[in-house]
Amino acid sequence: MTGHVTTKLGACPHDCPDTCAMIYTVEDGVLIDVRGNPDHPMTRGALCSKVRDFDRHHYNPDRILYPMKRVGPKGSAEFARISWDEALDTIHTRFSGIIAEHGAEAILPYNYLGNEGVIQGLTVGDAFFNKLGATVAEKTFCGSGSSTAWLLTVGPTNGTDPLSFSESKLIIIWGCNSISTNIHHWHIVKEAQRGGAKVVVIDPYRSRTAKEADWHIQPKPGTDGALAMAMINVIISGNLVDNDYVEKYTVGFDALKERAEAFTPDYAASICGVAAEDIRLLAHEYATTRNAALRPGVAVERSAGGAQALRAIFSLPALTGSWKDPGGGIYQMPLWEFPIHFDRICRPDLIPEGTRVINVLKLGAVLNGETDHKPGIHGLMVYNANPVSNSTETASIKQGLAREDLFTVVSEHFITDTARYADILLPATMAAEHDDLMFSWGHFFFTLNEKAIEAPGEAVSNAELFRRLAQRFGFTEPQFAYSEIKMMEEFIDWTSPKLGGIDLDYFRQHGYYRLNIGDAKTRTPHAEGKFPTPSGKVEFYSESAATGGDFVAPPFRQMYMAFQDGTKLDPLPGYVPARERPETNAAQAARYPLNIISPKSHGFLNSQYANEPHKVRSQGEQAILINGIDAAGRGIADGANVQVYNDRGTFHGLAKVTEDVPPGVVVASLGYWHSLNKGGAVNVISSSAYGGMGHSPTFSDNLVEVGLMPAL
Ligand SMILES: Nc1nc2c(c(=O)[nH]1)N[C@H]1C(S)=C(S)[C@@H](COP(=O)(O)OP(=O)(O)OC[C@H]3O[C@@H](n4cnc5c(=O)[nH]c(N)nc54)[C@H](O)[C@@H]3O)O[C@H]1N2
Ligand SMILES: Nc1nc2c(c(=O)[nH]1)N[C@H]1C(S)=C(S)[C@@H](COP(=O)(O)OP(=O)(O)OC[C@H]3O[C@@H](n4cnc5c(=O)[nH]c(N)nc54)[C@H](O)[C@@H]3O)O[C@H]1N2
Ligand SMILES: [Mo]
Repeated sequence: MTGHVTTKLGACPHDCPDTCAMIYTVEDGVLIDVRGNPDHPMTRGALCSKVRDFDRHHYNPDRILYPMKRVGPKGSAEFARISWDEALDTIHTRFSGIIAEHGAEAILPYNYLGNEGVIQGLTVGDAFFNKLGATVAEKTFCGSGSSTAWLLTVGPTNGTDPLSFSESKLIIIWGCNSISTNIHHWHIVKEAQRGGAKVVVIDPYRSRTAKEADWHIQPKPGTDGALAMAMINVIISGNLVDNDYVEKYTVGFDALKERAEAFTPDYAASICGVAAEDIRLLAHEYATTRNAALRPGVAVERSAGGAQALRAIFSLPALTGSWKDPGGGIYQMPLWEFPIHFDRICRPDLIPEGTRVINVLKLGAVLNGETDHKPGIHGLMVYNANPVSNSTETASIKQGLAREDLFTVVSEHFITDTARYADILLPATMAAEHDDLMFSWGHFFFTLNEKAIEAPGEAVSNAELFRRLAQRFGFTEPQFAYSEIKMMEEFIDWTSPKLGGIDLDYFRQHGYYRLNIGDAKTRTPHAEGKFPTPSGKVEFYSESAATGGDFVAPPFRQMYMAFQDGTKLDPLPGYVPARERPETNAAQAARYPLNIISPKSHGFLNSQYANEPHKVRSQGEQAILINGIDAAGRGIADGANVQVYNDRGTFHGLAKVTEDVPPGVVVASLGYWHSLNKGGAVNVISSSAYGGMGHSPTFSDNLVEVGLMPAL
């Protein structure tokens, strides 16, 4: 006998450019199936391997279902069930005590994009913590370097539509592993490839995507700036410039030309390890093929020169006039035009004047008191985030989290490596259990996620968590009592022409809406300039950079608490050497000669799913990819247990000896849980140093050594 079956429209909650439209099927209150919405032009009915069994994920027996308090030592993961009342009372009492003794700035919210929703995501607790007067957390894990480069060069524009890649004739995917991280763009790339487009992938590692490319170019990690500057050199010196476009729609061409003069292909080749002949050919093909598209990934920013490299890359289509062509230009991070009132959500106006800002990439140092900031941090609340897996110098984070005098609250689905250290652990809902609205940083569709099933146990949505907290703290601003639906009504700019007059009912019927910004395939937003920069043109030379002027546009300012502090920047793009490369840091390289890169795992979403045995089985155990030459020199055979280490820490994995990585480079993908991987994972070795701009991270700018595990 079959029960009562209904369907609801869903949206994938993950921090991923694809933001899939989904359909939840519910039978007698049980989620029995989750599939991709076949009508959605990006999702096209197909979900990735991570969420293909999303229903099963919701019923994982390891989920946190009730509030709990710590009953064992910090880090032991020993908890006992308590009531919501006791949990809220404890948080209120402890936070109030910290505020009385040290001031509200002794409390730090630590949140990121475990959930990406407009309602339940990154900004869900900001109004609460701003009202509390807590330290403001600057969150620059992802996209801040590339966005700084983007804003300086072309301004807050959506750029090229991912759907228009069907029209492209040359596609350069630069530091992006689309098949794993942007799979719903890949079918469009394949369509173009079948239509004759050449697909080039620029990546130090032969990734899944590089293997599918027509041409794989392998620069050394963190040397993209030299490669891109050499492309500029070839385009200018070879008279391949679209002079009309440059004259009408750019500023600073002469200065760029002068800067690029030094970057002959031979010189760049000596830096990035790509043959001069290949650099010439790449530049030539790019400049002479109409409808040539660039798809830079987030990964390019992850070294000292990452953002400067991206400014050079972002300059390319203006030199060749490729912005004029459908399927030309650049597909970067099209989130600038989603009409969301982040000021209403985050309430920056509630931040007491002079409140300090701490960048959460420095969490370990901050928790261990290695900072000038006073007072120290005595209260920490983590939600939508797993810093022990995903942040930097994570051994020091664990040390800080173990502090007896630190009061830590964690809201989570599972007892993650971070949640193990909680004093109070709170149960959070998953996507099918709450309402949300998803913007996207990979396409132009807004997507509704409808609550389809009741939350298990006493799990609450993030929005409900902060409603409860605000009530307990006596906050009376109306928004602290808003329901999820009321938030959607108030926090979206429904009057924006980008929403074409639709309302929530439209979403309830259709699930998603493509922003009203023109036909996907023919759209050429910058065929006639119209760049939202101070000059209205592409800024090869940026006056805002030179003066340290203010160029950080919303929504980034509110979402990430900005990352522009008046520092004067290089007005021009260029090449800045990585901090940790054998060529730039010989002393360090003498001890730690290998550059490690730590891209995303195909089978995990950052650290999510890495606790599910069937997901680990298909992804594989933590692998350390190493070239045969480096392996032989260290006596490492394929499949050997190895340790990877530098002064910051050590973690373990299984050696995979492969030609997919060049000599001198090792690859260990992100996401594995310390508790399930012999006590460590890749970020124990990651430096907390900032990249060049936007306080971006430097996950591709780390030297390590790899050795056989010592015999027990
Ligand atoms: N070495 C290395 N490190 C990296 C990167 C890299 O490439 N290499 N990438 C960086 C990048 S780009 C990013 S974006 C960050 C990602 O860093 P995070 O945003 O921390 O990543 P996730 O693991 O996706 O999510 C964190 C936690 O949020 C929880 N969560 C999910 N939904 C909810 C919810 O609705 N409520 C609550 N309370 N919790 C929820 C999940 O269970 C998960 O444990 O990592 C960065 N770290
Ligand atoms: N399956 C899966 N998909 C995801 C995620 C996930 O965890 N798993 N995370 C999501 C998130 S938060 C993000 S930010 C995106 C990121 O998506 P991507 O930008 O694709 O990020 P990565 O996979 O970290 O890196 C992409 C490629 O860049 C290469 N790379 C590393 N350093 C350099 C460099 O210095 N120069 C060049 N040219 N290449 C370099 C790596 O070898 C890798 O193959 O993916 C999203 N999608
Ligand atoms: Mo990210």
